[in-house]
Amino acid sequence: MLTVECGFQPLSQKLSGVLFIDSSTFFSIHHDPSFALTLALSMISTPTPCAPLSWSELEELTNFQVDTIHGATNAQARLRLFGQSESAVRVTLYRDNHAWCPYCQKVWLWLEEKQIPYRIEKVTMFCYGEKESWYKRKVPSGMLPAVELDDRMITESDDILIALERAYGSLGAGMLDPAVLPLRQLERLLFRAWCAWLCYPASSPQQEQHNRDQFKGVVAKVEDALASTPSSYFLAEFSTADIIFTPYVERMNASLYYYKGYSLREENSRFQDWFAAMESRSTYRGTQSDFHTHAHDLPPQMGGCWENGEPQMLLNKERVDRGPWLGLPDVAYPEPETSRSEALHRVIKHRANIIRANPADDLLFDEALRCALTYMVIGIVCTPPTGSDSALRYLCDRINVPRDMSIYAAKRLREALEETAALVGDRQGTPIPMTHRRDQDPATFN
Ligand SMILES: N[C@@H](CCC(=O)N[C@@H](CS)C(=O)NCC(=O)O)C(=O)O
Repeated sequence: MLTVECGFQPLSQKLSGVLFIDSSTFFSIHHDPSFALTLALSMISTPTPCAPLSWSELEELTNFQVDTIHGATNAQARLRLFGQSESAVRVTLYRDNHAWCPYCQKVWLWLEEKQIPYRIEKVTMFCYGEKESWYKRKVPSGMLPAVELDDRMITESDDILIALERAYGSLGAGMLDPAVLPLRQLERLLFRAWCAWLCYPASSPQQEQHNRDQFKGVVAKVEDALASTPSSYFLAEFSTADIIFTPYVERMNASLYYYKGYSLREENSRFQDWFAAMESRSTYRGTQSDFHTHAHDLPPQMGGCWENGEPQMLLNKERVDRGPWLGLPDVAYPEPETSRSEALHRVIKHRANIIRANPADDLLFDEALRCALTYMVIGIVCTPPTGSDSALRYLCDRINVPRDMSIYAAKRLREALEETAALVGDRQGTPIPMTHRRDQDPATFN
């Protein structure tokens, strides 16, 4: 902890003459401690107590860089080469803009695991905007994902994986392997039990209990399958079977926590180990979403998600929506040192759009956002303008993982937005729609 005594210049009453600055925050943002100290002292000696950093000061604090093309799996890339040259590309993956589509995640993960050079074209889903006409010419149904492999268009995620296996070899045991086929069926069984519980209103508490029991019965079968091999994966080694389960198990974990008060990951030890094994892979981390994103992207995609109103569910919902976000069972690997600098980098890069898309006045929100970022990166509390609480929460509710940033970066940003908003009030942002997500229409962000 870096403690800066400031008896020599005006300082906010709130800070009682002493600034407590977490030194790891500084050093993970800017590895030059003298820069950090100079910055802290310059803030303390500023005539305006607790004025937020300017955009150029914030820019000086960003040192987050990723190689989207050759580096670790990330949601921002349009081209992935894994150290190869662009002439090696034979595949184009068409996936949804926001990385919400589970079947797209399956193909995406497979390509990343196999390190196949590929291009990415992003397409709008019906629930948040208008399907691009160029895509409808290629795939008239507009369905995602699709893959173009050597000029051949393939749809249906299973057919895509089978075609990719023929071209590049399988990922451990493949789609048609006798050990994988029953696991593929088990995944569909789990999927159907999940839908039956989550996506239809229960007519009575007994019906709700029955749906829960049915789901837990299939979970027990999945636990047995996981227990039957010596590894934490579905087979002796990581394979296609793990890829098949990943997208929906991630969504089950999020949605049942939020809508049913049931923690799949915490209540089932084999699932817990499996999640941890998946999180040891940088490929999975790059595609991994968080509870908040899924809790609000699933209803329009699934045709509705029904809350059971039980006490645990209500607590979970409040926690996912309003925090604290650190410690939620949507992730268990340790927080990377770069989480705050990643969040800062991503907000700075898109700040014009972020400010324009916010319902609040641009100048008011610009200042409020800088207050939140200042707090996030150097731990100094700046009171945002009166009336900016709902604007800050509007943004907090619309951070998407992994589209915008990785899971811990989003947690840090949500935390800073919420804590900054709480300084001036408890007004919420415009509610997130349940039947569509046109508040996320990418056309309005171009
Ligand atoms: N059976 C298909 C299902 C694909 C699917 O349902 N895709 C949905 C998204 S998850 C879709 O593209 N819907 C059209 C849209 O939302 O725009 C597959 O495995 O690829």
